[in-house]
Amino acid sequence: MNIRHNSRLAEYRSPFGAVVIGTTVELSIRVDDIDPKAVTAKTRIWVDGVGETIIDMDHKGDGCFSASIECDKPQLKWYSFIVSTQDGYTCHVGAPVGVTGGEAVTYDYADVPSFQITVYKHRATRPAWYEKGMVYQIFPDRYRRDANWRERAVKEVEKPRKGPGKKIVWDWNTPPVYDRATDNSIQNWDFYGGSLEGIREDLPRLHEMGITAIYLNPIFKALSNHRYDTGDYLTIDPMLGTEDDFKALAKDAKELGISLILDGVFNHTGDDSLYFNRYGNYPTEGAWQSEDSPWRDAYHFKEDGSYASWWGIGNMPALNEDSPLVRDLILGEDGVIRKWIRAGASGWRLDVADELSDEFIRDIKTALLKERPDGLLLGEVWEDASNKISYSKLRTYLQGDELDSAMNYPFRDMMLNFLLDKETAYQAAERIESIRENYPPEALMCALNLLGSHDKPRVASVLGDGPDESQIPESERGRFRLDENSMGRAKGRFWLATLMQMTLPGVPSIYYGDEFALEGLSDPGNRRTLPEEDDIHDRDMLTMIRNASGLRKTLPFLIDGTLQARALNDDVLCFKRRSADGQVATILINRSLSNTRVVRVPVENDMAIDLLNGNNLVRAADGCAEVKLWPLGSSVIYANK
Ligand code: ARE
Repeated sequence: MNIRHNSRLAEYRSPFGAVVIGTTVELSIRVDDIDPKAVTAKTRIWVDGVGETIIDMDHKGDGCFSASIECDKPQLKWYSFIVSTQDGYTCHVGAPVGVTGGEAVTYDYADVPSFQITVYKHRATRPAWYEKGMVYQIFPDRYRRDANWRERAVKEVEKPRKGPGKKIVWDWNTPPVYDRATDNSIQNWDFYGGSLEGIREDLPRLHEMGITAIYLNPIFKALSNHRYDTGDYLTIDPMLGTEDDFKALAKDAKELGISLILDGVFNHTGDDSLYFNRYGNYPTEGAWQSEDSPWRDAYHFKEDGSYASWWGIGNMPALNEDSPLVRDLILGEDGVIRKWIRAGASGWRLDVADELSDEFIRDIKTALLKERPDGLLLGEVWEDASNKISYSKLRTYLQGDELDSAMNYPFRDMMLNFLLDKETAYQAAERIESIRENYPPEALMCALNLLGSHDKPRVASVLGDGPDESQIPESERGRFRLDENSMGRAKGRFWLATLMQMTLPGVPSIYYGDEFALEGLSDPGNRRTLPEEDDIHDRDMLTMIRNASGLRKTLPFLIDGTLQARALNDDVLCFKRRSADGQVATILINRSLSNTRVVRVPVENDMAIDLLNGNNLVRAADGCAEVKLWPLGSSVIYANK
């Protein structure tokens, strides 16, 4: 007996992928090599990982059995099939191990992997300012100084303060110091003095690059240079500037069509904060200072006086989401979310979203939408955000009332594993298809497709096969540079990476400095200063970004068109984007460093043209055209049906 189902093909499952509430999904299997009358088939359904129901499937003729699933609530539904024969044989049909969709596998045991159906609620007012644009991520201390930086920095550093001290790095070009051993690692207290005004002055350059939104790493008052240890959520860090500077930045940015996305760090604060006040640097009675502090309940203290903190890092005490003070501070009318939206921000990136409760994320969304119905809530989730297992619990963030989408680290993993030969094009296609299937289309469109971030080694270094950094002494790490050959390879691959980033669904995000081939290992090496104009010698990647992002302007359906990905062989990835009116772009990527590949791809029109190389393609009788891809070669074939 041969049983077939493929969750991605209309003949087996319709409609495709994630569905909006109120949809009925039709599921089918095909059973061959046996008299269908001798077979009974059932669908086994789970909801959100619990509550099994089993429904009978109807035989529609020709060995095709089907069942309908009503999807009336925002939740995850999971299904597999049970097929039994009259002579007592039973088998189970589910998803391939390790994935949640695709071509079914027949198992001889019951506990098989299920297929996923994401059921979501449609969002009425979309964050349209975000989803059609291009994001630029800035780590504020390292971006650009302004004329008054020195005065502000000196004042800040010389403030009498207990606990770790801030230090100024006077020379902008000095590489960051590595020292990762303790909570009080020096690398966290080195300040270069980049500021909001510095960013404001650079807006024309970003505008010219096509940037429409800036994602700023934290900007509120904090002790460390990364500012994930918030000291006061309602005040801009004095080294970065003032609230007026923020408003001026937001206003000028808006005039250039650039929106601001802020980093919301609500899982924890700093220990040196208005709320915890370990060192007594703030005028409040903080949670650490006194058991009677109104903020005591804002944290998780144990009987012995110890407290919970983020990943055991003592200077980041974890906040108690249920504390009324915390809720008011973050969600209230004059709280963090709403205040900074009123001051000019358009959305929030939620730090460690996977460590916040569903209820809290929902409340954050509600507060945001009250202030700005088209506001964006983007989460930091490193995996498929539709089905993450977090602390043994199945979490799903994309059903409409939580995150609009997530930082698309799965995209980055797919891209790197493929380009660096760690996975084949088949695996890359599977990863793309799996996200396409699991994410609601609107979440897919809002995914932040990043090549780099402040938490990962610089993409140039990685694409140039950067070293195993544990082998490099900390004192040398900040100075790491690729040799010329490796940089050449990095650039070849960077083009392919950027092309994928600009032609797959999602909002492209550029980590500051990647456009100038900035290098760096993991943090703080990835947080080097952006070179000043005269020190920029390499603009090749900027040219690549311009060329690839130009395609999104020429072919707007690269933003909202449908997607389908597949591999043509181990080295060549192919994906198609289609517009509603029949335009098709076929993107081909050859990741091989040495093999030229000649492939045949279906094209939709006799007049197909390769937009990258300017060639007209000849469509043969079988509907395919032949395309030659040099090592690290690519094509974007355009056809209009
Ligand atoms: C720094 C050094 C550490 C040092 C520490 C203490 O990097 O080596 O031990 O200081 O001296 C911020 C700063 C960091 C800082 C950290 C602690 O940016 O520089 O560390 O605070 O002070 C996981 C989380 C994810 C998190 C990453 C970093 O899930 O949420 O780890 N990212 C956010 C921010 C960070 C920020 C924090 C959280 C804390 O973006 O910048 O750190 O607010 C897998 C998993 C992921 C995991 C990832 C990396 O793929 O799936 O869940 O992310 O690996 O570990």
